[in-house]
Amino acid sequence: VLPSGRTSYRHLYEYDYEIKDLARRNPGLVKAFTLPNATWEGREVSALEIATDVDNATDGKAVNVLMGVHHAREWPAGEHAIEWAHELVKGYRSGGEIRALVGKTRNIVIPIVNVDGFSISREAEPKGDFTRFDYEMKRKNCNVNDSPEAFRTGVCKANPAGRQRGTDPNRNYAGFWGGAGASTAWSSDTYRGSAPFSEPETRNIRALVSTRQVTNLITLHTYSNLVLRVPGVADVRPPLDEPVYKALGDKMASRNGYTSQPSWALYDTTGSTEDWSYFATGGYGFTFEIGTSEFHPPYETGVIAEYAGIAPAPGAGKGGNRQAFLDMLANAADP
Ligand code: 0X9
Ligand code: ZN
Repeated sequence: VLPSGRTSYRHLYEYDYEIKDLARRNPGLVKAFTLPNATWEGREVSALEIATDVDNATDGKAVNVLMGVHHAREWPAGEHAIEWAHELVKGYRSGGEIRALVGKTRNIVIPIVNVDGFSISREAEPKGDFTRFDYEMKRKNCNVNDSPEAFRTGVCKANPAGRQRGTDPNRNYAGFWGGAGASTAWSSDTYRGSAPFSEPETRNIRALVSTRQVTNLITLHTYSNLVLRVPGVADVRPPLDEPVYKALGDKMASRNGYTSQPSWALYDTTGSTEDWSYFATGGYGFTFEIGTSEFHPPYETGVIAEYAGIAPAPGAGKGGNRQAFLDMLANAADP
Protein backbone atom coordinates (compact mmCIF):
# COMPACT_ATOMS: atom_id res chain seq x y z
CA VAL A 1 0.00 0.00 0.00
CA LEU A 2 2.93 2.35 0.55
CA PRO A 3 4.24 4.12 -2.58
CA SER A 4 7.52 2.17 -2.31
CA GLY A 5 5.87 -1.15 -1.40
CA ARG A 6 8.05 -1.32 1.70
CA THR A 7 6.99 -3.58 4.62
CA SER A 8 9.71 -3.12 7.26
CA TYR A 9 11.68 -0.34 8.95
CA ARG A 10 14.65 0.85 6.91
CA HIS A 11 18.21 0.99 8.17
CA LEU A 12 20.26 4.18 7.74
CA TYR A 13 22.22 2.70 4.82
CA GLU A 14 18.95 1.90 3.07
CA TYR A 15 17.82 5.52 3.35
CA ASP A 16 21.12 6.70 1.89
CA TYR A 17 21.02 4.18 -0.94
CA GLU A 18 17.37 4.85 -1.76
CA ILE A 19 17.87 8.62 -1.84
CA LYS A 20 20.72 8.27 -4.34
CA ASP A 21 18.78 5.68 -6.33
CA LEU A 22 15.68 7.89 -6.60
CA ALA A 23 17.87 10.66 -8.01
CA ARG A 24 19.69 8.33 -10.39
CA ARG A 25 16.45 6.93 -11.78
CA ASN A 26 14.74 10.33 -12.11
CA PRO A 27 17.22 12.82 -13.61
CA GLY A 28 15.84 16.34 -13.95
CA LEU A 29 13.13 15.61 -11.36
CA VAL A 30 14.98 14.36 -8.28
CA LYS A 31 18.26 15.63 -6.91
CA ALA A 32 20.12 14.00 -4.00
CA PHE A 33 22.28 16.23 -1.83
CA THR A 34 23.82 16.33 1.61
CA LEU A 35 23.35 19.07 4.19
CA PRO A 36 26.38 21.28 4.92
CA ASN A 37 27.39 19.95 8.35
CA ALA A 38 28.57 16.42 9.05
CA THR A 39 27.45 15.12 12.46
CA TRP A 40 29.53 14.57 15.63
CA GLU A 41 30.30 11.03 14.47
CA GLY A 42 31.18 12.26 10.99
CA ARG A 43 28.09 11.14 9.11
CA GLU A 44 26.56 13.08 6.24
CA VAL A 45 22.86 13.93 6.32
CA SER A 46 21.12 12.94 3.06
CA ALA A 47 18.31 14.90 1.48
CA LEU A 48 16.23 14.98 -1.70
CA GLU A 49 14.86 17.81 -3.78
CA ILE A 50 11.97 17.11 -6.13
CA ALA A 51 10.84 19.66 -8.72
CA THR A 52 10.29 20.10 -12.43
CA ASP A 53 13.73 20.99 -13.81
CA VAL A 54 15.15 20.34 -10.35
CA ASP A 55 18.64 21.61 -11.15
CA ASN A 56 17.37 25.09 -12.03
CA ALA A 57 16.93 26.36 -8.47
CA THR A 58 16.27 29.94 -9.58
CA ASP A 59 12.71 29.52 -10.77
CA GLY A 60 11.16 31.48 -7.89
CA LYS A 61 9.01 28.64 -6.56
CA ALA A 62 8.07 28.16 -2.91
CA VAL A 63 9.81 25.34 -1.05
CA ASN A 64 7.85 22.70 0.88
CA VAL A 65 9.92 20.73 3.43
CA LEU A 66 9.17 17.40 5.09
CA MET A 67 11.66 16.02 7.59
CA GLY A 68 11.88 13.21 10.09
CA VAL A 69 13.80 11.76 13.01
CA HIS A 70 15.12 14.61 15.07
CA HIS A 71 14.58 11.98 17.78
CA ALA A 72 16.49 8.74 17.28
CA ARG A 73 13.87 6.23 18.42
CA GLU A 74 11.03 7.77 16.41
CA TRP A 75 11.50 5.50 13.38
CA PRO A 76 8.10 6.03 11.69
CA ALA A 77 9.05 9.68 11.17
CA GLY A 78 11.76 8.69 8.68
CA GLU A 79 9.49 6.20 6.93
CA HIS A 80 6.69 8.71 6.38
CA ALA A 81 9.16 11.23 4.98
CA ILE A 82 10.82 8.91 2.45
CA GLU A 83 7.45 7.46 1.41
CA TRP A 84 6.34 11.02 0.67
CA ALA A 85 9.32 11.37 -1.68
CA HIS A 86 8.26 8.18 -3.47
CA GLU A 87 4.69 9.51 -3.55
CA LEU A 88 5.75 12.70 -5.30
CA VAL A 89 7.87 10.88 -7.86
CA LYS A 90 5.20 8.30 -8.64
CA GLY A 91 2.48 10.94 -8.71
CA TYR A 92 4.50 13.16 -10.99
CA ARG A 93 5.12 10.32 -13.40
CA SER A 94 1.49 9.31 -13.54
CA GLY A 95 0.17 12.87 -14.04
CA GLY A 96 -2.88 14.42 -12.43
CA GLU A 97 -3.08 16.36 -9.19
CA ILE A 98 0.38 15.59 -7.83
CA ARG A 99 2.05 16.43 -11.12
CA ALA A 100 0.35 19.83 -11.13
CA LEU A 101 1.31 20.54 -7.49
CA VAL A 102 4.91 19.39 -7.92
CA GLY A 103 5.09 21.57 -11.02
CA LYS A 104 4.34 24.65 -8.92
CA THR A 105 6.71 23.94 -6.01
CA ARG A 106 10.09 22.68 -4.88
CA ASN A 107 9.96 19.81 -2.41
CA ILE A 108 12.74 18.95 0.00
CA VAL A 109 12.65 15.74 2.03
CA ILE A 110 15.13 14.96 4.82
CA PRO A 111 14.07 11.58 6.24
CA ILE A 112 16.69 11.34 9.01
CA VAL A 113 17.96 14.59 10.55
CA ASN A 114 19.63 12.90 13.56
CA VAL A 115 21.59 10.21 11.70
CA ASP A 116 23.97 9.36 14.57
CA GLY A 117 21.18 8.77 17.08
CA PHE A 118 19.02 6.88 14.58
CA SER A 119 21.87 4.57 13.69
CA ILE A 120 22.35 3.63 17.37
CA SER A 121 18.65 3.10 17.96
CA ARG A 122 18.00 1.14 14.76
CA GLU A 123 21.07 -1.09 15.12
CA ALA A 124 20.58 -1.91 18.83
CA GLU A 125 21.33 -5.60 19.44
CA PRO A 126 18.11 -7.62 19.68
CA LYS A 127 18.95 -9.22 23.00
CA GLY A 128 16.09 -7.88 25.07
CA ASP A 129 18.40 -6.80 27.87
CA PHE A 130 18.75 -3.42 29.55
CA THR A 131 21.51 -2.39 27.21
CA ARG A 132 19.37 -2.98 24.18
CA PHE A 133 16.51 -0.96 25.68
CA ASP A 134 18.96 1.74 26.56
CA TYR A 135 20.28 2.06 23.01
CA GLU A 136 17.09 1.36 21.12
CA MET A 137 15.28 4.03 23.10
CA LYS A 138 17.93 6.69 22.55
CA ARG A 139 16.39 10.09 21.76
CA LYS A 140 19.21 12.64 21.45
CA ASN A 141 22.21 13.17 19.18
CA CYS A 142 25.84 12.15 19.80
CA ASN A 143 27.37 15.30 21.23
CA VAL A 144 29.60 13.93 24.00
CA ASN A 145 31.38 17.22 24.76
CA ASP A 146 28.98 18.56 27.36
CA SER A 147 29.09 15.47 29.59
CA PRO A 148 31.55 14.89 32.47
CA GLU A 149 35.13 14.20 31.43
CA ALA A 150 34.90 10.44 32.01
CA PHE A 151 32.16 10.23 29.41
CA ARG A 152 33.76 12.40 26.77
CA THR A 153 35.85 9.83 24.94
CA GLY A 154 34.96 6.89 22.74
CA VAL A 155 32.21 6.59 20.19
CA CYS A 156 28.74 7.57 21.28
CA LYS A 157 27.44 4.03 21.49
CA ALA A 158 30.36 2.35 23.27
CA ASN A 159 30.67 4.92 26.00
CA PRO A 160 29.44 3.92 29.48
CA ALA A 161 26.97 6.80 29.72
CA GLY A 162 24.86 5.09 27.05
CA ARG A 163 21.93 7.02 25.74
CA GLN A 164 22.21 9.69 28.42
CA ARG A 165 24.75 11.72 26.49
CA GLY A 166 23.80 14.10 23.71
CA THR A 167 21.76 17.20 23.00
CA ASP A 168 18.05 17.13 22.18
CA PRO A 169 17.91 18.53 18.64
CA ASN A 170 14.33 19.67 19.28
CA ARG A 171 15.48 21.92 22.14
CA ASN A 172 18.51 23.37 20.34
CA TYR A 173 16.96 25.79 17.82
CA ALA A 174 17.02 29.50 18.65
CA GLY A 175 13.22 29.68 19.08
CA PHE A 176 12.83 30.98 22.66
CA TRP A 177 15.99 28.99 23.55
CA GLY A 178 16.66 29.23 27.27
CA GLY A 179 12.96 29.29 28.18
CA ALA A 180 10.65 26.71 29.71
CA GLY A 181 10.50 23.01 28.83
CA ALA A 182 14.17 22.39 28.12
CA SER A 183 16.86 21.14 30.47
CA THR A 184 20.31 22.53 31.29
CA ALA A 185 21.47 19.05 32.46
CA TRP A 186 23.67 17.13 29.98
CA SER A 187 22.05 13.82 30.91
CA SER A 188 18.44 14.94 30.46
CA ASP A 189 16.47 13.73 27.46
CA THR A 190 15.51 17.36 26.83
CA TYR A 191 19.03 18.83 27.19
CA ARG A 192 19.03 22.08 25.21
CA GLY A 193 22.75 22.11 24.37
CA SER A 194 25.39 24.71 25.24
CA ALA A 195 23.96 27.43 22.99
CA PRO A 196 21.32 27.91 20.29
CA PHE A 197 22.41 25.97 17.20
CA SER A 198 25.35 24.37 19.04
CA GLU A 199 24.60 21.13 17.13
CA PRO A 200 25.38 20.21 13.49
CA GLU A 201 21.89 18.74 13.06
CA THR A 202 20.10 22.02 13.87
CA ARG A 203 22.67 24.09 11.94
CA ASN A 204 21.84 21.95 8.90
CA ILE A 205 18.16 22.86 9.10
CA ARG A 206 18.99 26.50 9.82
CA ALA A 207 21.15 26.60 6.69
CA LEU A 208 18.36 25.16 4.59
CA VAL A 209 15.55 27.32 5.95
CA SER A 210 17.55 30.54 5.79
CA THR A 211 18.85 30.05 2.25
CA ARG A 212 15.66 28.78 0.58
CA GLN A 213 12.09 30.11 0.45
CA VAL A 214 10.59 27.55 2.82
CA THR A 215 6.94 28.63 3.03
CA ASN A 216 5.75 25.29 4.45
CA LEU A 217 7.44 22.80 6.74
CA ILE A 218 6.45 19.67 8.63
CA THR A 219 8.76 18.00 11.11
CA LEU A 220 7.75 14.43 11.93
CA HIS A 221 7.89 12.86 15.39
CA THR A 222 6.15 10.04 17.27
CA TYR A 223 3.78 9.65 19.08
CA SER A 224 0.35 11.00 20.22
CA ASN A 225 -1.62 11.66 16.98
CA LEU A 226 -1.17 15.42 17.05
CA VAL A 227 -0.80 18.25 14.55
CA LEU A 228 1.09 20.92 16.50
CA ARG A 229 1.74 24.55 15.62
CA VAL A 230 3.46 27.45 17.38
CA PRO A 231 3.87 28.68 19.99
CA GLY A 232 5.61 26.00 22.02
CA VAL A 233 5.35 27.92 25.27
CA ALA A 234 2.25 29.22 26.98
CA ASP A 235 3.72 32.66 27.72
CA VAL A 236 4.27 33.55 24.04
CA ARG A 237 1.38 35.24 22.23
CA PRO A 238 -0.15 33.37 19.27
CA PRO A 239 1.03 34.76 15.93
CA LEU A 240 -0.99 37.44 14.13
CA ASP A 241 -1.93 34.99 11.38
CA GLU A 242 -3.11 32.40 13.91
CA PRO A 243 -6.53 31.96 12.20
CA VAL A 244 -4.93 30.99 8.89
CA TYR A 245 -2.21 28.92 10.58
CA LYS A 246 -4.84 27.09 12.66
CA ALA A 247 -7.06 26.51 9.63
CA LEU A 248 -4.22 24.76 7.80
CA GLY A 249 -3.45 22.61 10.85
CA ASP A 250 -7.12 21.77 11.30
CA LYS A 251 -7.45 20.83 7.64
CA MET A 252 -4.51 18.43 7.85
CA ALA A 253 -5.86 17.00 11.10
CA SER A 254 -9.18 16.27 9.37
CA ARG A 255 -7.20 13.95 7.06
CA ASN A 256 -5.06 12.06 9.54
CA GLY A 257 -7.60 12.14 12.36
CA TYR A 258 -5.10 13.76 14.73
CA THR A 259 -5.80 16.54 17.22
CA SER A 260 -4.84 20.02 15.98
CA GLN A 261 -3.57 22.32 18.73
CA PRO A 262 -0.81 24.78 19.62
CA SER A 263 2.21 22.92 21.04
CA TRP A 264 2.11 24.58 24.45
CA ALA A 265 -1.22 22.83 25.07
CA LEU A 266 0.73 19.55 25.08
CA TYR A 267 3.52 20.89 27.30
CA ASP A 268 5.94 23.79 27.23
CA THR A 269 8.95 23.44 24.95
CA THR A 270 11.56 25.92 23.82
CA GLY A 271 14.18 25.52 21.12
CA SER A 272 11.90 23.48 18.85
CA THR A 273 12.12 23.46 15.07
CA GLU A 274 9.07 25.49 14.08
CA ASP A 275 9.26 27.86 17.02
CA TRP A 276 12.45 29.03 15.37
CA SER A 277 11.51 28.68 11.70
CA TYR A 278 8.10 30.33 11.95
CA PHE A 279 9.13 33.30 14.06
CA ALA A 280 12.35 33.74 12.05
CA THR A 281 10.86 33.47 8.55
CA GLY A 282 7.06 33.51 8.73
CA GLY A 283 6.85 30.16 6.90
CA TYR A 284 4.26 27.80 8.34
CA GLY A 285 5.77 25.00 10.42
CA PHE A 286 4.04 22.04 12.03
CA THR A 287 5.07 19.11 14.20
CA PHE A 288 3.19 15.88 13.48
CA GLU A 289 3.22 13.34 16.27
CA ILE A 290 2.52 10.06 14.46
CA GLY A 291 1.01 7.05 16.22
CA THR A 292 -1.04 6.29 19.28
CA SER A 293 1.19 4.82 21.96
CA GLU A 294 4.68 3.73 20.86
CA PHE A 295 7.82 5.39 19.49
CA HIS A 296 8.24 2.65 16.85
CA PRO A 297 5.29 0.26 16.77
CA PRO A 298 4.97 -2.64 14.33
CA TYR A 299 5.39 -1.38 10.75
CA GLU A 300 1.84 -2.23 9.70
CA THR A 301 0.24 0.08 12.25
CA GLY A 302 2.97 2.69 12.78
CA VAL A 303 3.79 3.27 9.14
CA ILE A 304 1.47 1.65 6.59
CA ALA A 305 -1.84 2.36 8.36
CA GLU A 306 -0.98 5.89 9.45
CA TYR A 307 0.46 6.87 6.08
CA ALA A 308 -2.33 5.55 3.91
CA GLY A 309 -5.27 6.07 6.28
CA ILE A 310 -6.19 2.50 7.11
CA ALA A 311 -7.67 1.18 10.39
CA PRO A 312 -6.60 1.22 13.19
CA ALA A 313 -5.11 4.65 12.33
CA PRO A 314 -7.32 7.57 13.41
CA GLY A 315 -7.25 8.84 9.82
CA ALA A 316 -8.81 5.62 8.49
CA GLY A 317 -11.01 6.45 5.52
CA LYS A 318 -9.96 10.12 5.57
CA GLY A 319 -6.75 9.87 3.55
CA GLY A 320 -4.21 9.58 6.38
CA ASN A 321 -0.90 11.43 6.45
CA ARG A 322 -0.56 11.04 2.69
CA GLN A 323 -3.54 13.36 2.27
CA ALA A 324 -2.40 15.69 5.06
CA PHE A 325 0.98 16.10 3.33
CA LEU A 326 -0.87 16.78 0.07
CA ASP A 327 -2.81 19.57 1.78
CA MET A 328 0.49 21.11 2.92
CA LEU A 329 1.82 20.83 -0.63
CA ALA A 330 -1.31 22.46 -2.03
CA ASN A 331 -0.81 25.32 0.41
CA ALA A 332 2.80 25.73 -0.76
CA ALA A 333 1.69 25.65 -4.40
CA ASP A 334 -0.61 28.59 -3.82
CA PRO A 335 1.10 30.73 -1.18
O1 0X9 B 1 9.05 17.00 23.12
C1 0X9 B 1 9.17 17.03 21.89
O2 0X9 B 1 10.19 17.43 21.34
C2 0X9 B 1 8.02 16.58 21.01
N1 0X9 B 1 7.45 15.35 21.48
S1 0X9 B 1 8.34 13.97 21.34
O3 0X9 B 1 7.62 12.91 22.05
N2 0X9 B 1 8.40 13.53 19.82
O4 0X9 B 1 9.63 14.21 21.82
C3 0X9 B 1 6.94 17.62 21.07
C4 0X9 B 1 7.37 18.99 20.69
C5 0X9 B 1 6.23 19.91 20.69
N3 0X9 B 1 6.61 21.27 20.80
C6 0X9 B 1 6.87 22.00 19.71
N4 0X9 B 1 6.80 21.50 18.54
N5 0X9 B 1 7.17 23.26 19.91
ZN1 ZN C 1 10.20 13.56 18.87
